[in-house]
Amino acid sequence: MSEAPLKDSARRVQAALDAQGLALKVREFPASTRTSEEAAAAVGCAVAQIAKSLIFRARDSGRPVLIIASGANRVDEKKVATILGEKIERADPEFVRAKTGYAIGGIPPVGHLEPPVTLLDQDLFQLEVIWAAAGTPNAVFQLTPADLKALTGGQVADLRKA
Ligand code: 5CA
Repeated sequence: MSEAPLKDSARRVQAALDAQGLALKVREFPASTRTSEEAAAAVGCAVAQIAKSLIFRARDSGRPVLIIASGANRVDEKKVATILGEKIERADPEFVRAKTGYAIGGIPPVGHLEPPVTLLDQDLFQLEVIWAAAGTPNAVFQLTPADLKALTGGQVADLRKA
């Protein structure tokens, strides 16, 4: 089966994956993968297997914070603040675009314009395979939690809101 070329944003994610030497492949779906629920439905996996990339702004330093959480979890911003030593706030779409180079709904865990401080939800590490966004609201790639750690260098922590 021949495959159509990837959209430019998805191609940049594929290039970032290739540059790290991991054999991970971006896939585009006809259906939306904009939300964790839609991505899980398109891929045919559990929502918990979607590694959602959320961008926050550190309140004092202004640095971008990337939190990669299980699609089934909400992020406890207080736990994040304790780890980082400063409070965080939800980033607006313009901040997200400026720091990552991607639009909300397709934020990938890698290949951002400005390297973010990165935290990884420990719940993802109980799973064998997970899926992450790949630059567009229709593109994702499958990886293992070990791949995620290798790609991002993020700190693994308890981030889940009870
Ligand atoms: N492609 C899917 C599956 S990986 C995806 O990107 N899901 S997501 O959950 O990581 O991205 C959607 C997230 O974007 C939401 O959970 C929400 O945190 C964030 N978001 C949605 N709208 C806004 C907004 N207006 N401002 C800031 N963040 C937003």
